[in-house]
Amino acid sequence: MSLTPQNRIFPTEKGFLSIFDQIIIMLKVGILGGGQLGRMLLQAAANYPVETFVLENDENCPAAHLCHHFVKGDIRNFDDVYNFGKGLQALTIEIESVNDEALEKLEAEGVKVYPKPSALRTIKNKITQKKYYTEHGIPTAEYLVTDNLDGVRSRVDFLPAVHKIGTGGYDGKGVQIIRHKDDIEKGFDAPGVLEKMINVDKEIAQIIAVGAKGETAIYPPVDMVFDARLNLLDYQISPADLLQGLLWKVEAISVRVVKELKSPGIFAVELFVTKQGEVYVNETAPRVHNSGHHTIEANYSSQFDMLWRVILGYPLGNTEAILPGAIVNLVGAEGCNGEAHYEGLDEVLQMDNVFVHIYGKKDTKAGRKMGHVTIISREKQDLVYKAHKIKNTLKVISKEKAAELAAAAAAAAKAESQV
Ligand code: AIR
Repeated sequence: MSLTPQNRIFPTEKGFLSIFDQIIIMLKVGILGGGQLGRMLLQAAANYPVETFVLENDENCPAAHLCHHFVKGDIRNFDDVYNFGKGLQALTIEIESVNDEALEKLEAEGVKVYPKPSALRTIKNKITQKKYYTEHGIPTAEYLVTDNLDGVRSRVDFLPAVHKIGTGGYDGKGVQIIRHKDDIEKGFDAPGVLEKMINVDKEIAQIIAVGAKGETAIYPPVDMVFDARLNLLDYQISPADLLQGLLWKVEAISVRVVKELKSPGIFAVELFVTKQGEVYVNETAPRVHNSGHHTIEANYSSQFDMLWRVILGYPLGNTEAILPGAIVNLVGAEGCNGEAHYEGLDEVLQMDNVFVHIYGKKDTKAGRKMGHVTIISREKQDLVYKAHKIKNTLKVISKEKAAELAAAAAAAAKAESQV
């Protein structure tokens, strides 16, 4: 059945409303979490008839000042999530570590939840996520379930491997590479998975939208380039450079991942590609994702625009690229803790076809995602050149460090003038 304005209906206090009523009556939608993903989702919300609510502990979080209503509370606490969601028509998440029991109760009471709590539950724990892949015949790295660090200590034969904490990890936290016996103590003394290391040629991310009727819209996949030390995305280029056959494989596997979750929403599937052309699913996020930020400027419908379309029951947007794009993440520099300062910002702001996003986090710390820069260009070479230039020019340091650097530069200039 195709979507017509008449069958896009929403439950409200006043009964079921069609899309035309929606234009006057705003859909009340809550976002669990108030970080950068929530912030960018709210930027896109301004185009649509939605009244936005954010639940988050920190009232100065990136999303706090862009929503209609900010509610202070713990996204992991049952009562906080339940009380937040019960007056709303729809809910979504911007981080997985939320109370899924409260979401399940709210769903049973008629609140629409994106993604469905059942899908969120499968994904949010790395152990159930891995089992889901194997149960559905989805290729993924061989793994063991470990209850604690002793479980890792007893399987030296399985190394080299990657230890992933079951719940709560994000942005490189909760992932530890264990190449040999001496690395084991860096692992987690908590339930998790130990994944056999794959000889990866490249890492790919694939964003897919699933609509209310199960229809899908697939974004062009992206090439992800990692900072091995921080285990954080370094920069990414879209569309990924893949031979046609591999592209189909990546798309087919990603579609299978989201189809079996049986939930509307936005999903990011991260995959490994080997030199032999094998494709393995690394992990999946049931939400908007760092690997899709370029879609704001580089694609017709951004991942954030798309999620609103899903929530509102609108037709899915056009995922095609307007131009190739690249993203550079702005992460807190090593050795800098405290109020953030963006060194080199003016220079980057003067570059053509470069779009700066600063998330508005007051404090920086090493490896913290503080912003990103998108570059668009017809030429991939230009993307790579500018990505490197931006990485070398724009640094997130502390105000304290910036003052130290300025004092050192002034002293050097004075010394030179006296020569
Ligand atoms: N996030 C969630 N999962 C992965 C990521 N990167 C985003 C969300 C979340 C924010 O990171 O937007 O709210 C938390 O960032 P931080 O730096 O405050 O820990």
